Amino acid sequence: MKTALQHTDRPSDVGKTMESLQDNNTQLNIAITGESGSGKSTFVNALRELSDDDEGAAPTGVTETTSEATPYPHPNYPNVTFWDLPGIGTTKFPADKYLELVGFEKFDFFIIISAVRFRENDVKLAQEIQKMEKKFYFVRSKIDNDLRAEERSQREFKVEKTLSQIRQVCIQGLTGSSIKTPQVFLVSSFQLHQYDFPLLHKALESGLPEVKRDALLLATPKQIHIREARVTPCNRPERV
Ligand SMILES: Nc1nc2c(ncn2[C@@H]2O[C@H](COP(=O)(O)OP(=O)(O)OP(=O)(O)O)[C@@H](O)[C@H]2O)c(=O)[nH]1
Ligand SMILES: [Mg+2]
Repeated sequence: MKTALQHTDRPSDVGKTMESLQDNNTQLNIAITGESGSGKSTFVNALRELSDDDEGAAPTGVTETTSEATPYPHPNYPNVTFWDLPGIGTTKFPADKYLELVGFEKFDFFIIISAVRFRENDVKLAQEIQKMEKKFYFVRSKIDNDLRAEERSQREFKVEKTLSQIRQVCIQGLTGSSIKTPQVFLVSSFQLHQYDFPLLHKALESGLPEVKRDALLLATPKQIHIREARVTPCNRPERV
């Protein structure tokens, strides 16, 4: 039945799956994965509407921080669990052992967090998820840093142009590695009302079963105005 959910796109199909989900109280495990330092733990905290130093927040840091897959149950809806994974490609979690070490196959849905540059390990993770016939969102994090750096170095700096360049690199990197219809979101975990964070929430909401969708909507950080954004078929954010 989880498999049915992962292959479901049409609202009517989601409806059918949701009925059975409600009946048997199925858990949904969402893994937050990506390279070390890409901002996974910070992103989990943002999703849970916590600051990094709040009690119960995932530890974050400038050096390698998360050393085991750690569950963070949704505060209002225990059936949805966010798993903060260690980073791929460190000496403790080398890329060739990572999937096995973190138990990659046990998760139902994935969010790959990538910062600064599009990397080989991003592709590896995406391909593995596709091979398992599961779904993922690709999150390009720390967008605030990129914009600040561009603004400093470019005389003709334009926010939308820079965002578009970053988005294209991610989409091309994924499609060029045989990933079908990747969904890419540009976020800053420190600026939840900006860039694609509202779109990401909206996408999570429509992609999960109804009962869980309601819970995720409840969890939406208050400063996010989901109605201000929508996902277009080509996944280019469009303000409405
Ligand atoms: N400017 C900016 N910094 C961020 C953002 N997200 C995370 N960071 C910073 O990036 C550093 C690493 O963040 P973490 O969330 O600990 O990264 P991680 O991917 O969990 O790292 P590991 O647990 O070592 O794999 C921290 O100093 C964060 O404050 C963001 O959106 N913008
Ligand atoms: Mg971490």
